[in-house]
Amino acid sequence: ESTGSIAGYCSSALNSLTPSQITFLQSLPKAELHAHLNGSIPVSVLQDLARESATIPGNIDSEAVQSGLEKLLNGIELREINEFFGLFPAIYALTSTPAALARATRSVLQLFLDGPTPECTYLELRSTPRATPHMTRRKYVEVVLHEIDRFNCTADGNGNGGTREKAALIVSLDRRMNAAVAKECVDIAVSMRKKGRKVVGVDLCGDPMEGDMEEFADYFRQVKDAGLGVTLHIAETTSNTPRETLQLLSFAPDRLGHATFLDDEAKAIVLRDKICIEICLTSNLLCKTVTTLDDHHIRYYLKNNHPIAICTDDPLPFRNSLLSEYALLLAERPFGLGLSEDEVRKVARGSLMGCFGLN
Ligand code: 6MZ
Repeated sequence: ESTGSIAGYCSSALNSLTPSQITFLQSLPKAELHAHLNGSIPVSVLQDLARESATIPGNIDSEAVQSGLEKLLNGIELREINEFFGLFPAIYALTSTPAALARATRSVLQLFLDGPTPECTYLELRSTPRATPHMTRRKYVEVVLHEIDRFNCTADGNGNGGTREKAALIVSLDRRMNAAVAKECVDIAVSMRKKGRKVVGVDLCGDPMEGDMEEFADYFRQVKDAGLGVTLHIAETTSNTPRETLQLLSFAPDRLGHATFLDDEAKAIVLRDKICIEICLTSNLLCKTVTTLDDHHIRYYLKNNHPIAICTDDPLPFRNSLLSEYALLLAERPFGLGLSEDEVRKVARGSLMGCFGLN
């Protein structure tokens, strides 16, 4: 019964490694390409934000927000993936002002890129522009980009030196967005890109059971025309139909998130076009879309020598890290997939080749 537990997957793989194996994983150059900003806020920062928000009357006193926060602080246990999306209103209540959003963004950049053994060498962080009583969607993107710029400008952490290409933004569209909002988000992404800001791509995410993907075709055409990368959450659950999957593939994505339930026709397209798959092992196991590591579709892509990028998805609810995800590759069975160091090095290199921003 330990299979669904938070502590389970990620920590036992990491704990089974020798110190030299851990050093090996830490020293590998690698990119994190699939991390949602509001799903990556460190727990301690969330607690600070909750304390600060409590001083704003009416801000976080709703029962839904309180129970969501409690779950996030204690560690979630999901019965199925749709329970997952109910966690976000609680986080959103805490990142609704420009100052709180800036603080959250800064902490996520630090989480992935700072410290003596950074999680990754390059980060494409994604976030859904959200209009709140305190900011417009454009302001939301400005705030996040401002923090990314500040981070990239601090070459040695003391403000000395020039800029470094460490982090960039992917603007997420949510499957639940109506046409006007989706258009607004695409316009923001494209106009930021034209101004030379660090927006490198557009994503499609959100509850996989929601939305009509037909509506998004025009927007992604616009995104591609502007030279931005396209990544799509695709076939994350069994309720995503083969028809929808083919429709999403017709948007000519550069990368795909999850791609858990592709049928043979879709797989053939993905292999033919060598579309990089963003693999989120712990996320899939905890959301129960995949039962065991042995059953995970990563094995299919490894066998076919197909480009993949190992990613965390949402370290806040999942309590994972990029290191613990790589540990799942290197650890011997039953803790991990038992790949060799050479195989893991190749996977890490693939993540850098899959970047929108560096190539
Ligand atoms: C689909 C996901 C997701 O954008 O507010 N999100 N969408 N599948 C997943 N797999 C588990 N994990 C997160 O970050 C939070 C948003 O990212 C999407 C959801 O729409 C969530 O509301 P941002 O920074």
